[in-house]
Parts: sequence; structure tokens; C-alpha cells
Amino acid sequence: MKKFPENFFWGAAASGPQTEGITNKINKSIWDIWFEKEPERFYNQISPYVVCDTYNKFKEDIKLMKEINFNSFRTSIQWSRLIKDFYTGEVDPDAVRFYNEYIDELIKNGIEPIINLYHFDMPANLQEELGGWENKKTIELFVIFAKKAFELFGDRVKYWTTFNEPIVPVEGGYLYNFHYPCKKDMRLAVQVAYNIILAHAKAVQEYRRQKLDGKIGVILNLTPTYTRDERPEDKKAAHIADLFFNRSFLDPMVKGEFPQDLIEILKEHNMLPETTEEEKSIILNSKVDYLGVNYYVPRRVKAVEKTPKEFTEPEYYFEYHIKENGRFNPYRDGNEIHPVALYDIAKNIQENYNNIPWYIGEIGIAMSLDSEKTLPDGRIDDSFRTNLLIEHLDELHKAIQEGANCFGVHQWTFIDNWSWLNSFKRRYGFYRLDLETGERKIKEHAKWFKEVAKNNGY
Ligand code: IFM
Repeated sequence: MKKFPENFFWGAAASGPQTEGITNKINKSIWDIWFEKEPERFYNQISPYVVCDTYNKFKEDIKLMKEINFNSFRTSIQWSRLIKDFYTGEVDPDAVRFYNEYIDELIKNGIEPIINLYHFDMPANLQEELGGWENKKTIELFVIFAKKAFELFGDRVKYWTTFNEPIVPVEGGYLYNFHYPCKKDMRLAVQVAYNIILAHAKAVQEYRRQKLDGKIGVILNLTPTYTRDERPEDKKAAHIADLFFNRSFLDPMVKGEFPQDLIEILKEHNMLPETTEEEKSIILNSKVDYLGVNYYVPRRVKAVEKTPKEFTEPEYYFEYHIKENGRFNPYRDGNEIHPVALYDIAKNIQENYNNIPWYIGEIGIAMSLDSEKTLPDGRIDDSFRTNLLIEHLDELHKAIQEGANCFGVHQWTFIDNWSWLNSFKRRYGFYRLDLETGERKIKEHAKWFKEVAKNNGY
């Protein structure tokens, strides 16, 4: 049996906008208005309005978590639900009641809540009035929201995170057109990334100011970068891809400073963001207590054949490379399967980030609805998922044996949930969601997980 450290977290991750539905939500987020404007961009035109209806069903759902032995669970508080007036910080009483009951119910059932503050869900008004993260005013308003959340729930929530995958709104909203406001502007992308890092740092500072008994961290999607082979120009390409996609957030949040090589590249293109010495000192003094790490696929790059004329995206410096004879997930647009990446992530944190405590904030095995086979007796066979997960956990276990400071594994996700433009195209849940009836049905993988969580190993 492969055993994991004592008190290891076993559970799942989800987010407010992907699960709650809009019942009684006082304000809209960018997802609500984007769907109103362009429903055809969302897979099968499924809206974020009902999704898992967690707002109404959280008590039954927590029973399902307990049924498969979760000892922890991460979700997010929606800014557009909790806060009625973004400028004064006036809260919505129904949202306070909802989040209180949700958190209390988790704790009552022995499930440690990890609460995140921002999961891609900018309030629509702030995007339209201020430009969202483009504007430093939004940082102040985010801190007002964070302050309220810590004041209201910080007595019981011991694990907070500021952002989930903070680079994704930058990529989606300002480089590659898969998040609202769908702009393509490298200069703005740099400023937005910096403003998010500052918002994170100021929220960390606010948390520490309140002297609560808990920890604060951030959840990053760290995607190790591999090269085509050992040629130096490929290695340089990988180093730069790593600077843009991993170290841009990882270094300031864990070490308090930006990588010098990244600064040099941005300087060369005259694209450094607007910063002040005071802001940089806030970032330096707001290092996280712990990290959540999301991992799905590796990144493989090679040197560019021909440098583009203009620097409009990080891909100016590298091209993507598909591994010959690689293993690919047929259910997730051919994404590569590379479990050893988890070992490499663990080693990187151990060797280069002072072995900071971390947990797997998300690991998810995407399957299509038809590939999860319904057996003649009605059971849902998703052993593809279980087999792959074991391969990944083997790598993690090996790293922990060698000293990696990992304290848990959260799978993406608990019940199949709504995933942005892909809506329900890919399924990840321990429980299947029937979109017609809202019924939740256990999958075989969840039964396997139940034993893993019980035995703290497999
Ligand atoms: O659904 C998303 C989640 O919001 C962030 N991480 C990846 C998941 C699956 O695509």
C-alpha cells in the first residue's frame, strides 16, 4: 500500500460560478453578461444560470461528499453574490446566510473548507465601468470584498486562497480570446497580470492585518515546460515559456519578486507595467503561507523557426511542439498524458521554492459523457480516469517519499460542473450530473476514491 502523510487532505475542488447557479445572486458576473451577449460561443449554448444548483442543494451535496470520505473541499465565494455595493462593500444578507450555512455544514460533516476569493468571475459592472483588472481602482474594490469575506467567515475558515489560476483571465481575456472582455493586447495583458498580483498581495496583507487563526495562499496552474530535445535554442525557448506562464506569478507570490529575465524581456519591448516602489514593497512582504497547484497537461516547446515581426504574445519566443509517440487523452482534444510532470512540479517546489507547503489544488481527468460507460447494471464505468489518476499519484507519492512538502490532493471535480465556454462538454466529476433532472449519480471512480481517502493510500 502506498501511504500518504498523516492528515493528508483528500477531496475535490469546485468554484462558485461553476456550481451555484444564479438563484438570488444580487449582481451579475462577466460570465452572466457574456452569455447574454453571445450564447453561441458556449458549448451547446448552456448558460451559467442553473449549473449544479448548489445554492439550493448544498446540504444534500455535502452528504455525497461525506459518503465518499472527503475530509476537505475547495470552493469560491462569488464577489458578485456576496457584495451588493462594490464601492462601499455593503453585503447582501442572503448571500451571507448562504455562505455561512454552506461553510457550517461542511465543518459539521468533518470537511475542512478551503475558500477561494476569485475564480475568473469579475463582477460585470466593474468590467464595464472600470475595465476590471485593467484598472488599479478594481484592486481597492477587491480588497474591500476580501476584507468582508475574512471578517464574516474567517473565524471558521482556516484555509484561504486569493485567486485560482490567476494567469487564466490574462490569457483568456487579453491574449487568446476565451474569456470576456476578449481583447488581444500584450501591453494590457502585462498590466492586468501585474494588477492581479498586486490585488493578491493586498488581500494577503489585509488577511494578516486581521490576525485570524488560519493560512492564506494562492492556487496556480503550474505547467512544466519540456523541450523537443537538448539543443540550446530549445532550452532557451523553454526557459522563456516558463518565465511567462509559471514564474510570472509563482515568483512574486512565493518569493516576493519578479524574475529578472522576465523584466529584461519586457523592458526590451518597452512593455513593463506601471508600478510604484510602494506596490513592489507590498508584493515583497506578502509571500503566501502555502500553494495550491493545478496540473492537467505538460507544455512542450521548441525554438521559433522565424521570429515574428511584432511582440504580440509570449509565443514570439517559442513554438509549441507535439511529442512524437506521446500519450494523448482522446477525450480532451488530444491533450498529452504525462504523469511524471507531477514529480517534476514537486521537485521544482522542493528545490527552488524553499519546499513551501503545497497541495494539489486540482488534478482532473476529462472524459466525454459517452466515454463514461453505463454498464448493464447501471453503474458508471470511468476506470480510464482511475487508472490515470493512479499513475499520477504514483509520481506524487515518490516525490513525497523524497521530501516534497505536499499536504493533499483535490480532484477536479466533485459533481460534473459547468466549465466556461466548454459548459458541460467534458466531464470530470466523482458524481455525474444529469442536466435534465439535476440528479447526481456516483461513478465507479468515486467508489475507488472513497477507499483511498479512508485508507490514506492505495
Ligand atoms: O473548469 C476549470 C476550472 O475552473 C479551472 N481549472 C481547470 C478546470 C477544467 O478545465
